[in-house]
Amino acid sequence: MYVCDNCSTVRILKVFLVICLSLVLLQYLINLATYSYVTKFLKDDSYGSHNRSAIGLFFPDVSDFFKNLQSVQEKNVTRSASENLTLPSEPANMTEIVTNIPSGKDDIGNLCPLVPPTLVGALATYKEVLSFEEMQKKYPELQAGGRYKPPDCKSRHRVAIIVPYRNREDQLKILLNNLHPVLERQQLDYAIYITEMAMPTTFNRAILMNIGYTEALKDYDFQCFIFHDVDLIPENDRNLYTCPENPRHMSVAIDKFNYKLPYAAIFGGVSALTKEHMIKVNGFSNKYFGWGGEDDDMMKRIQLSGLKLSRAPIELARYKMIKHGRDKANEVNKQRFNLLYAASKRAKKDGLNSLKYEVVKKEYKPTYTWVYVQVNQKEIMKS
Ligand code: BGN
Repeated sequence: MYVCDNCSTVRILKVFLVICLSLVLLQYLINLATYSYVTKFLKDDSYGSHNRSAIGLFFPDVSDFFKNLQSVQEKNVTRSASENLTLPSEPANMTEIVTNIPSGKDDIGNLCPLVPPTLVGALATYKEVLSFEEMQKKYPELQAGGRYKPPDCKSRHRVAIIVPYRNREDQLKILLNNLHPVLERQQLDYAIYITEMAMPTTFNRAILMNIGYTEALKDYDFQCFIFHDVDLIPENDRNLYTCPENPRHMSVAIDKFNYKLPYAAIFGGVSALTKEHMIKVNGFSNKYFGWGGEDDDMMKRIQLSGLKLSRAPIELARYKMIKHGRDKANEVNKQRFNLLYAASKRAKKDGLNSLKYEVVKKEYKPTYTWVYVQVNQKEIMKS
C-alpha cells in the first residue's frame, strides 16, 4: 500500500501551482479584454465580411473593384494590449493630423485625449422636436453658426458636418438636438452646415455636399468633412465623427435596413472624407438631380483615385432613420444609371473643379450655419 510521507507539502505545492496558473489566466483575460476594447474603438471594420450585391450587374468595373478589395483595417490604428487606455501613443494618421494644426507648442501640449473621456456608448436618442429657441437655450456653449470647441483642451479634429437639406424642418431639429451633444462629448472642433437649394430645382444631394465643403472652407481651416443625411440619428457616441486615412462610410447599420448593409458598395447616409480625399476625388459629381446614385458615383471616384474604403465598426455605426413620406424632393433620378455608367470618364471634369452656384443667403444661426444657394440645373447638365 502506498504511504504518503509528505502529504501536506504536496498539497501546499498543488495549491500554489493552481494559484499561479489562475493568475496567469487572469492576466491573459485582462489583456484580451483591453485589446478588444481599444481595437473596437479605433479600428475600421473589415470590408470583406459584408455581402456583395447586385450593384455589379450595373457596373462591371465596380464589381471587379469589390473582388479585389482586401481588409480595410486602417494601418497603425490598432493597439497592443499593453498600451494604456487613457494615454496611448499616437497612431500614424493622428500624428499627421496633429502636425497639421497650425499652433504653438503649448497648444499641442494641451491636446484632448485620444479617447474622449465622457463618451457613453449606446444612446437613448431624442425624438422630440424642440424649437430652435429651445435648442439655443439647451446648448448655450455653441457659438454662432453651430460652432463648438472643447473648453479645456485643444481638439485633435477640425470637422465640418455638411447636411444637404430640403423642406424637412422637424427632421433637422431632431438631428441637431441629437448631434450636438454627441459631437461635444467627442471633443471635436466642429461646425454644422445646412446646405439648401432654392426650389423649384430638383433636389441634388451631391452638389449640396460640394457646396457645403466649399463654403465651410471659406470660414475655417477644416480638415475633415462628414456628409450627413438629415434623417439619420446616431445611436452610439463611440462612432467617432472624425476622418481616418481612407474615406469612411459611417452609417453602416441603419434600423430601416435591419442594421445590415443593403449592399456591399453602399456609401450613402453618413460618410467622412478629409480635405485631401475631396481634392483627390474632385468632390462629388454635380449632375445627380433627384434621388439615387450620387453616393455610388463617389464610390467609383474613390476606387479610381486609388484610395481604399473604410467602414466604421458595425456595432458602433448604428443609426435610426426618421420616418418621412415621399415628396417631390424624393423624385427618383431616371438618369442615374447612364450617369453612373460614364462616371469614371466624367470624374476629372465634373466635381469641385466645375462647381457653379450662387449663394443667396449664408447665415450663422445659433445652432447651425445655413447656406442657401441657387444652382442652374440646365447649365450643369449641359457642361
Ligand atoms: C441605391 C441607390 C443609392 C442609395 C441606396 C440606399 C442607385 C443607383 C442605381 C443602382 N443607388 O439603390 O444612391 O443610397 O440605394 O437607399 O439608385
